[in-house]
Amino acid sequence: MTNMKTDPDQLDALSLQFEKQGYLILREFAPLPFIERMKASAMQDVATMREPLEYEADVKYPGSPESREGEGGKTVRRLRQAISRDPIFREWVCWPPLVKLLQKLLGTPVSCPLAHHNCVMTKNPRFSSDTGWHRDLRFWRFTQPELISVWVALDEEHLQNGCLQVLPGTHRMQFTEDQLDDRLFLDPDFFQNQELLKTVVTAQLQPRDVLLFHAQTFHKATRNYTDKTKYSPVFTFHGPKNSPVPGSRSAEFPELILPVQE
Ligand SMILES: O=C(O)CCC(=O)C(=O)O
Repeated sequence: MTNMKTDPDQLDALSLQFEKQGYLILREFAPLPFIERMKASAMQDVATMREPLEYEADVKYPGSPESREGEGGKTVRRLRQAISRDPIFREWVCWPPLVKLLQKLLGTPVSCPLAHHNCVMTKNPRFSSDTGWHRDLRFWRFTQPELISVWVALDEEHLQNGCLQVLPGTHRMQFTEDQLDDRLFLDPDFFQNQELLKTVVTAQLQPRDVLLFHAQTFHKATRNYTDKTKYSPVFTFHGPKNSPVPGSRSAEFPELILPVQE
């Protein structure tokens, strides 16, 4: 399959854009059959509550059910370990145009840690929650901060159903402790954060669109205010010069090394 996004000139331009913004949106990037298979698989696993799962009640964010035992307590937030659930997820992360782009951004070969993300986010309309401004790297331990997450839309994603919002350029900015709360979320009330928060970009997506974001890019999402669950597979990648810190949570699982694309 040919794809404009893998032409060398296009890759150069995308790489510059990613370095500047800390995120990229690729329109109509993922093939439709992948989208359909990923969605069918995710819907089935939510319907059958196939483990391993993260529940909304586990995260204790605004909007989360109080506990797993209370009302809405068994609402799935994340289908964990997606790559082990269905071959379609491995096919997606190994899809040559995606791998070529990641090789350009991270170097060759690209590795996909199985310890982080490697999931389908399932944003349920009745019991979902608000995730504050955060960097994914805050609780991850790698020798370098250079990791990229790839988020693919299986549904329309917009503000009403809790699409991601990003703060451009924050992957290269320094933040003081005062700007963060005790869970390392950016404090929206702190005066030094106010100007920055005006730069927000809403990642509105259509099915097949793909959002790439750096592990240091601040992002957030609200709960789902519609009446339909939103499914979003997300995987993280790093290049050959990066690795999980031995003994840390990031090293708890092996990594999938993506087949090299020439
Ligand atoms: O969809 C959401 O609520 C945000 C998810 C997210 O940012 C994360 O899991 O890191």
